[in-house]
Amino acid sequence: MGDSLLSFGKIHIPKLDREIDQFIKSQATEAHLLDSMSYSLAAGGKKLRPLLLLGTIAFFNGQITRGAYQVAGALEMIHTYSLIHDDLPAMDNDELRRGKPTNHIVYGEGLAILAGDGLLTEAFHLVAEAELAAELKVSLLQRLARYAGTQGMIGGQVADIEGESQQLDLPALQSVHRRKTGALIKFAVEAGLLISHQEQQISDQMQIYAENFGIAFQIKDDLLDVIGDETVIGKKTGMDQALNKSTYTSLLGVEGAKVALEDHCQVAMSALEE
Ligand code: GRG
Repeated sequence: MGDSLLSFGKIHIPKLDREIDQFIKSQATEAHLLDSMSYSLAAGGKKLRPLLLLGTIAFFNGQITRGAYQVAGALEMIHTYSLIHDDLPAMDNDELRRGKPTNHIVYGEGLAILAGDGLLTEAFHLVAEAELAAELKVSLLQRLARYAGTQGMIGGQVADIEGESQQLDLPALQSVHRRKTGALIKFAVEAGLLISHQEQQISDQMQIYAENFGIAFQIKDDLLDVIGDETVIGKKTGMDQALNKSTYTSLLGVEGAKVALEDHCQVAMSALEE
């Protein structure tokens, strides 16, 4: 599984990077803005979300066309913007991400904010100009706005910040992460289905798969925060622990979180098999 994901990545990541690079270069008018956007895009992310989108297409034997890479690229641009803004002094105030200085440390806060804004805006521009049918693009843009926007990732981030001052129970924590982390993962799966003309597959089972994948991803992130492996997520300061924030490990303990991780992976796999 790990090997096949690696070889899938080796084939598709260069094509994905080319689409993103080409597009932002064609749009950027200011050299420093382009540098700042490119710095975070090239900082060594796993490209999990675009690979999940492309993998969903491959799973249904769809063709991975240029349009698919463009939408997958837009998704990575939105993810990258969210990390740049999340690291800012006004949010998590992190100096390192993926083992490298964060965007605002290198380029200053003002340019980091604008690089994030640029990536977010140009992501929608890229989908709008993608080599796909107009009707499909409208549907993708609507979903992208819903999942990245106030009902999705942004709403989840706000709920996460507000939750720092109180003890959350498990359903409340899941609601935060369903939006903050899970929404873009859900977009990856749904966009892959739409692009491969499998609309009817946006079914309960695929929703269950995407949601449980998202929760499992977050539990793993919380576990890594406690038991380590800095190379995987790349930014580990133990900040959540320091803030006494509710996490899966603080609510369930390390062993409980490992069991929950296994459970969510199982549910996701069963839904996929169905
Ligand atoms: C600022 C609008 C706004 C949103 C921020 C997603 C998010 C919301 C913040 C990221 C903070 C964080 C550490 C969340 C936990 C899970 C997560 C999204 C980890 C990072 O994703 P990876 O591991 O990152 O896919 P790479 O580095 O591989 O790209």
